[in-house]
Amino acid sequence: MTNAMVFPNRRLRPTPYSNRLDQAGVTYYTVYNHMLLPTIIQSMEEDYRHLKQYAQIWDVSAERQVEIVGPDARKLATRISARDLSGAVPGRCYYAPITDGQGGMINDPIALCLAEDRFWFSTADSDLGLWISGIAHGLDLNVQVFEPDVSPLAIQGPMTEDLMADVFGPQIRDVKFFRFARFEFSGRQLVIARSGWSKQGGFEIYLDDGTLGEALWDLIAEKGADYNLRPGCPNLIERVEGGLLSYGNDMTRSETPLEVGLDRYCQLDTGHKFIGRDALLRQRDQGITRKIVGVKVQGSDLSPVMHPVRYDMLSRSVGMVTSSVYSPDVGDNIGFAMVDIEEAATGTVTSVSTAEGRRDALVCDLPFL
Ligand code: THG
Repeated sequence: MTNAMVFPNRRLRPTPYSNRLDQAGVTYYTVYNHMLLPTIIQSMEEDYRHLKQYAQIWDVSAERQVEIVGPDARKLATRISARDLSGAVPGRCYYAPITDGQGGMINDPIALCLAEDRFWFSTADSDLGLWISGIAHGLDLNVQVFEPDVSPLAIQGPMTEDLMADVFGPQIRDVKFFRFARFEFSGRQLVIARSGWSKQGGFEIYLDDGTLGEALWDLIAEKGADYNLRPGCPNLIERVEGGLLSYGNDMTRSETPLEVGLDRYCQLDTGHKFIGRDALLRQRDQGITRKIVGVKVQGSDLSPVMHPVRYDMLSRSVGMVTSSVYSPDVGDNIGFAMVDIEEAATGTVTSVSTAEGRRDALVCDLPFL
């Protein structure tokens, strides 16, 4: 890897909160949907400890929205998603695997049903908008598909609810997990959902006017002083502990939702018709030949990694570790591995090669915590 700076140009888009983050200081960024997404603020372990105790403000603008609106919006949303969205209810969020014709994962967005004829797909790192536009065009559907000016700001951590109540009023407490409601900010009605890419609880504010980013950040930062609020970001240790898979790292277009344990978000038995259904039904009938599992890697702490590393499993070349990190709260090196189905049973002992040498690894249930 390189320590060179990244040259700013039009392809690398700023976010409405970029200036505030720069001022706070970020140690590492990654690139996600053609934007910068922080990976480490202070250190991976300090960020992790703080996230599990207080409240953090995360610039997750890189989780871009693809908006689908129009008379055929529901039809299109349903056709592209392994999760049946035909009965989606306004005010709800749905974790929705998107698959290609072979069942390969295109993306794993959260779908927000905004109205009977209007959806947002809050995307992981792939150009989902191009896929959806192409399908809308190919099927000659009466919809508009575009990327709106929406930049999610996540507030995560155990103290989040009290902070959000101070900022937006006590009614925020009534918003249930994976539901959203609208709350006033600067004359706008912002979508705020109880969701976010951590297991510490929290909300996501879908700011729909980028010019208001700094004002929103400053308001929350001001009230956040009482809760030891700090800038944060999705944290590798916390998300592996919680069993949250990262698209592009733990799953790609080469894996299906059945192989990465997302079966429960795919409706294969209800007559729900979507792109990839036949391939997934075939795979289910034949049985999957590999699967994502949790692994505990024995021995001393693995060095912290800025990005999930792929460690080939040496012994019988049964698969690969897709993400791994030392977890202070588990007290072990933990990770995800894609392994042959024969090796996937909990309790199986296998062997992995790491930057620190060859180690024994134990297959575990997910989540770790
Ligand atoms: N928030 C928003 N957009 C996103 C993400 C997000 N886009 C990219 C990426 N994250 C999408 N992937 C996920 C994966 C898991 C979850 C959310 C987004 C998640 N899962 C819950 C869990 O595992 O506990 C369960 C959800 C359910 O059962 O319905 O939260 O984070 N805006």
